[in-house]
Amino acid sequence: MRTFVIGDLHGCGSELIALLNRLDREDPTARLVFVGDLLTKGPEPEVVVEELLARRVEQREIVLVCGNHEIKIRKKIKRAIERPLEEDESNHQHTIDALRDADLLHEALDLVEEAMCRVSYAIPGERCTVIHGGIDPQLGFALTPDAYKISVKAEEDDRDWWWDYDGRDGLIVVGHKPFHKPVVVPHPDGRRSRPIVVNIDTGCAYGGRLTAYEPDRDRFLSVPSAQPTQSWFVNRKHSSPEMDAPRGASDVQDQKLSG
Ligand SMILES: [Mn+2]
Repeated sequence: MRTFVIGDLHGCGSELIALLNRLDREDPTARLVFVGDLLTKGPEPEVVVEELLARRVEQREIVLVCGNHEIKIRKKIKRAIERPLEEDESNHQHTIDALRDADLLHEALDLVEEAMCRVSYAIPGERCTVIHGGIDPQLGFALTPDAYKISVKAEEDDRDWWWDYDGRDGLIVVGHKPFHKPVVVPHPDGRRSRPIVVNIDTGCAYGGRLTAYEPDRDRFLSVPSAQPTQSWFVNRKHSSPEMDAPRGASDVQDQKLSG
């Protein structure tokens, strides 16, 4: 069975529909794995819920991995169900209103809670694991705490975990930290074709793209965002290792842009 891993949706419903249409042309029976952060920030969380439910009615295999925003929005959705007249003063007001107006609060809660039960997903038959944030490369996958796997993110000028990972736990596909293009970390021995880390958060909610990755074929498919481009995202620096990185910064930097 083919598997597509889909990056951070953040409530970008029309982009999800466009990407799924594109993926359906590749293989309408492929498994769809979502890397997390399904609903918050973007304009159409209700469309995301509707689309996922509709695909399940069609017997599509859909796997939801927990993002840090699933944990944030779960409490807000629960509160909105329990206290329907209370305003949400937080920046999640739009997400809650859109779900309530579409009468999808309960369905959204079910999807979010389902995702929260799955910190990582090992794709059957492939040495590939999907996580929202990543791992501690010193500890390795098995010893990295769940909270770290969901939410690890280097500060703007700090080194991202993936530059220190040696590939011992196989290919790790993540989202969570947006860049203009997918981040691709090649295997350190340089001979094997498949990378050891791929980050497919291409900032759809900030005007970037929504990206899917097929690990088996090491292939990206993406659609442009319909959201206004946010200035911090435009000016965002590309992820790059420090100059004294053991692997040699220049060749890693060239290859990471190849996606
Ligand atoms: Mn995230």
